[in-house]
Amino acid sequence: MAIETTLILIKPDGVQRGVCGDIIGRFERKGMQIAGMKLMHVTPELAERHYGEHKGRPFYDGLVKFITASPIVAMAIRGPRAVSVCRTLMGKTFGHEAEPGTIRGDFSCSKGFNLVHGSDSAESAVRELGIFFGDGEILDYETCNAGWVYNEEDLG
Ligand code: IDP
Ligand code: MG
Repeated sequence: MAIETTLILIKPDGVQRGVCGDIIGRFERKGMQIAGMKLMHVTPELAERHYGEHKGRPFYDGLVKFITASPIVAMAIRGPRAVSVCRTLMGKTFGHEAEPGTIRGDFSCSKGFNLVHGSDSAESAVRELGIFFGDGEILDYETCNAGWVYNEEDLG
């Protein structure tokens, strides 16, 4: 298992509710590294590229309206098993079903307003990072994490 980089979005409800710091802190405390981060608006075109797999489902129009309504924070989060580690931190899709201790479990009681998006596979991560980040916007840099948060065994 090599180091992975995954796409995490703080959705408009997280920015509006002023809990970006709390959410970002969850990933940092877990030992994940912030490799890219920006506050941005999602255009309808970008929303369609990102959520295209859900087109035609009953919640799709509401989802696009929600994600385009107010700025989001887009992050490239890096670490060992980052895709699954971040999904676990987020909790189940619906806030009312998500376990306490997870981001959605602690901050959301809603189906749609569930604060965060996280790529669901390594392949999705590559595709989704390409939608939200351009050349040079995801950085490579050293942190102390490599020595004190995980070791060779965790990368094996
Ligand atoms: P995920 O975000 O946990 O991967 P997906 O099934 O990929 O969940 O759904 C994408 C997003 O669409 C969810 O995070 C949620 O915001 C929204 N969504 C999914 N199902 C429903 C629903 O039944 N009602 C309202 N919104 C939904
Ligand atoms: Mg999904």
